[in-house]
Amino acid sequence: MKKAGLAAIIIILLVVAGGWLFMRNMGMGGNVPEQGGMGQGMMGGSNNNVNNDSFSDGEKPLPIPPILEDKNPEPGKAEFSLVAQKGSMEFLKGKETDTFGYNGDYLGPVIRVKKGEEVSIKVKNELGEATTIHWHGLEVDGEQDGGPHTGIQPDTTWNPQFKIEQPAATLWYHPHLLDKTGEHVYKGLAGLFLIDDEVSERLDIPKDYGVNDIPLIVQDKQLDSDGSFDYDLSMHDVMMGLQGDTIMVNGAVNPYVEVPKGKVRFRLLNGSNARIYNFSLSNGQEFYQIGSDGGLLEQPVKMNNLVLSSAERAELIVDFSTFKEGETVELTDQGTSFMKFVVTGEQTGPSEIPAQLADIPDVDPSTATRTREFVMAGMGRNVTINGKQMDMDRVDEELKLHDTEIWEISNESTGMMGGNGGMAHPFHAHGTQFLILDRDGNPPPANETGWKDTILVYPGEKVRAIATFDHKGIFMYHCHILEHEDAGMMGQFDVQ
Ligand SMILES: [Cu+2]
Repeated sequence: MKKAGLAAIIIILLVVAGGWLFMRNMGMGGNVPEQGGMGQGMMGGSNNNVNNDSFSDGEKPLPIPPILEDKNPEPGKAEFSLVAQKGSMEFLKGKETDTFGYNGDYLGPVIRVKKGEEVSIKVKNELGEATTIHWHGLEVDGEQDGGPHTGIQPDTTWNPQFKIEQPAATLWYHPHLLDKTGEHVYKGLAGLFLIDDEVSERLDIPKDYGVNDIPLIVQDKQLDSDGSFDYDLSMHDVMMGLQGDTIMVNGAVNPYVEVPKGKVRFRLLNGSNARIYNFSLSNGQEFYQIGSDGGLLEQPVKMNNLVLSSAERAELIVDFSTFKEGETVELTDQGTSFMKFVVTGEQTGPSEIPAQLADIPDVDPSTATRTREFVMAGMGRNVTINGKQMDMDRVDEELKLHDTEIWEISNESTGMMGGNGGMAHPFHAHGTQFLILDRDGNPPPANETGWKDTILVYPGEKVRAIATFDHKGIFMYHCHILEHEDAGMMGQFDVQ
């Protein structure tokens, strides 16, 4: 008996220790980079595992995605055509990478519309396999939303039509096919969707596209030695989401872009499958955030670092007016440079950043008809929301059209690694925009006081956000770590 008991204890100890070592080797120390304030020290370590080679002769100019032609000359109407197609890119010198793209080899053009416009988009699928296209952040009915129900079969065209009824914003589009979103986005299917309105047009902010209003789609990739994309998920990839060791911007590795000697606006999209960035400038310079996922903030927020999880957007203004002609500064993720700004002698744009930007309604929790809870938990392939995994045949939540609700989104800590273990999950819901009420009972940081459709929830944290559901139909809510989404960390809500 004694021997058996001792043996059992030894086995238990070995299992526990082995499990700990396993988790350690899997990098389960967490996926959140350190940030001033929130999350500081919580996850430990600032190793971002990125090895973008230092800037060299191979530098490329930053590709600027073209603005897609509006084929409808009528005022108040817009018509666009997209083709999802196969392509090939030379990300690494002399090596071809098979890719997907919209109207080209990789990524897609910018769809640019005005508030109030009636928009028609024809999306043709020439991928040779089914896909969908979801307008991330756009407030339209479920049938136009492009979720997993709206498959576009090979060689067919989908033609959603909708009216733009939301403020100026930097949104984006990407596939949303059940179980395949990660692979399709990873291969290159993503593009920006910009809305302008009378406020964004009236404000004296940089707005010369490609000159002092520059889109930056940041993605990390893993390139095999032959140059190909590797979307063969390891256990680590399933658990943490696929994180590559090479950061690209607009599809270029270590690019540079010339910027005028003045204030320059950057529209940042974290278009990565999983990686959470902590952006800062290599000289430590402060910048201003003027917009969040769903539009402009009320006031510019001064900051010197910005945490952005997958699918989140931020509009920033950086002041290059004190730079000498030819001087450079780099954009970094946790200190690792991955793109460079080269300041020219030219001066353009406004001299001041407006103190007042957009009007954001006051957050009034008493207008909510109910509070709904969403608990994100689990790991690996067992990631869940409210204990369930995605089922196309099950509607998880039923909402009433035009209701305002509080969504209480929590991330159940795994309790490992001294109680702070587990991963941060970016929670995204379709068809509406949220305002964050509080994080663990505290007001959100200033740069999160605007419209949000993707909310990063830290391990053990509870976030309350409020939204009005003005569009009917079936919509998704899910983790925007795409490998978690594809593993089933998603549910459906029906607004009627
Ligand atoms: Cu997740």
